[in-house]
Amino acid sequence: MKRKGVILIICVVGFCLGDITLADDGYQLWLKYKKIDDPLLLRQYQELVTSIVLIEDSKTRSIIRDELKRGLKGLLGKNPTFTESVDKDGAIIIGTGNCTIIKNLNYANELEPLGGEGYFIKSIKITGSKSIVIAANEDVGLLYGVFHFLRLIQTRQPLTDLNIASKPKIQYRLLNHWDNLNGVVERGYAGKSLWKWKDLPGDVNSRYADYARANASIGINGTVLNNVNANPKILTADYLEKVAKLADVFRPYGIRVFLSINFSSPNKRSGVGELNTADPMNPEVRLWWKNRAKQIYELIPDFGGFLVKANSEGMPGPQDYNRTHADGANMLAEALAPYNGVVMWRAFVYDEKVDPDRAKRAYMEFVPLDGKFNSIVFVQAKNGPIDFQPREPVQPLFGAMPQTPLMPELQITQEYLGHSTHLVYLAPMWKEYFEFDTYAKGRGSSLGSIVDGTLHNYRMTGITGVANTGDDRNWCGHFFAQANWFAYGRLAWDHTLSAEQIADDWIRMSLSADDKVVSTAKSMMLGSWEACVNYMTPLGLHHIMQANFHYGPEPDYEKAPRLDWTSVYYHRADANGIGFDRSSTGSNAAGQYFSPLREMFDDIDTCPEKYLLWFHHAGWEHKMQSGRTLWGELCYKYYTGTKYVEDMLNAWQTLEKDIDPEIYASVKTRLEKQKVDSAVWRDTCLDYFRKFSKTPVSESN
Ligand code: GCW
Repeated sequence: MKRKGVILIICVVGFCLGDITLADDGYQLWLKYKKIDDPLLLRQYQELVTSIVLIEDSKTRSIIRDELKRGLKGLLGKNPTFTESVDKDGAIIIGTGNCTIIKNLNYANELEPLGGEGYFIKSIKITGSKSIVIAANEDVGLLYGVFHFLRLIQTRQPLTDLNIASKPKIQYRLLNHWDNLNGVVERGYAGKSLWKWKDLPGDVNSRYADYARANASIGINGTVLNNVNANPKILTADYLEKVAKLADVFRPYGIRVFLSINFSSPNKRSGVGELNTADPMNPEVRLWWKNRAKQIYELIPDFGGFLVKANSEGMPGPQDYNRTHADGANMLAEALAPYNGVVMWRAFVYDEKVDPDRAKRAYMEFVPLDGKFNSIVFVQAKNGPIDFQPREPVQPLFGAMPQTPLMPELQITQEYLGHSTHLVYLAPMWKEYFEFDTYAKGRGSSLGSIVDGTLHNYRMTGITGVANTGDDRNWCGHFFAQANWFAYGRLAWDHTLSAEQIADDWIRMSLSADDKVVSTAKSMMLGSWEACVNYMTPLGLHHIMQANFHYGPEPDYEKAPRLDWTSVYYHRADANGIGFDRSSTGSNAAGQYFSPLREMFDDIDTCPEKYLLWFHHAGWEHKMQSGRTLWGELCYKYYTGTKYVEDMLNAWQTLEKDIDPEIYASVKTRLEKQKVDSAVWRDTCLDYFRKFSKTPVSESN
């Protein structure tokens, strides 16, 4: 029997008639291109942007065209016209130095210093008509310039009198994916790997291009596809064909593909090679790598190179054959040298035989190797000497290897900062590192100046971030975690940008351009990292997380196979006080820094309080700058941190009516959990430390 006239109307929250957009699931990241809602501003933009002049003769230019169509249709509500006439008001003229139009405008001198990736955006007049020129030396520069141009509109900037020139401060701006071939992402909190290895090379998921597009929009130009704990299989012919497919998708977006390799690959025990050894001095091994490199470059002519975790956490390496890190890296460099590839050799090593203090080990192993690496080798070091802790002083290797390009490894995924549950905006942390003065060549030797090559005149420069992406619909799990991906890319391009400016842009592009939303969300974001440090590991504490899981607190953890895997090793709380003595009376890790840092860290009275318990075992009654005792200050910090989370939740709730309901609800749920879990951090740590301080916990001692 037919049922007549039964119409089911499903109302989706956030459904908006006219535009037919469903609630915002976060997939579009910061490339939402929502229509400008201020009618006056909209009209101004519509007058200033009427047509596009672009000769479309490459894949990158087709991407540029599509982006402009999509962006301008969204933002201005109108499809732009594509034309060849430059003398119309509102023409956006896009081209490289080789295009006749750009040549005729005589821009050669201005283009020259912009290199392959830089661009300029200028307001000009051609025969009386007002136009905007976006010019670059290469197509990829145009792509970056167009994303910048769209960002100006997304963030409601004026489009008159433009005179912008931009080029990246760092050459290699990469993401490291800790993605295993079975789809599990190590330290990933946003679903499974984006790479569907089983379906490749036949089935090319449309998400791959979206990934590349998002990265290009923030200037990222390379990606290491697989985990540094590398499965040797990645170098088999089957996998290389899959990798080549991804490289084909990414190429027109200016993104090169790199691979993490397993050092023992040539050895037949790895299941890949056919030799009995992987000794880097063995001629057969060297030939094996050369042949493999040749095979890779036949498939992927612009392959970026290898990333290597060697002799670290059980991974094989040259030391297995009594060779040095330099021997291993140089062998790989020799194989890649004919093809414009690089080797990124990680300095994340902490062999307990080197020194009882884990913080000192990488420096001790690597500084003696300065000058011994092949010219296409980067040494890739984490920002701090331990391991992506909520706050660390800078890894002292930076500044101490003037002849070796050092590439910092930042972690975008929040392994030790609340996974994808806590709202922690990481740009202020990264800024603290970039601005950290190492004094390597006296005052003014910031980490930023080392990384961008200006301090030591590095022959090449690079930076990487451990990605926080997965196949969750919104890519990063927490909506606000998208801001960390965005901020990483922006800072990799220009580390002098402020955390506030980046947050401002991201909010306007991703959430809303409404002033109240911008100021509320921004103030939540800007203090969120310091708050996390406060409720997890204030005053220089570190590594007191649950073993392996690294989410919650476990300060009394002692049962681990190695001492430096326990929490008590790091906090050293006892009846006298708390903290790791790394001064000259202790491990003297302070001595690895340049003067006057080493003296400043060494002396408990001059050591900045944010690093106090990193460098000192301080007495419970130690007087802090606030006038509180150390114990009082510790309590105060933990409470300040958790209070901030409560404030973030309250602030967020004031935005309910102003933002998309799906984003609102998902963030609120996570903030509620952060509130509970930050209090667990506070209470667990203070309860535990109280056993030693023998003083009651008080919120405002
Ligand atoms: O901090 C540790 C992580 C490991 C990671 C390792 C590394 C990829 O807990 O998951 O392994 O660092 O950086 O190599």
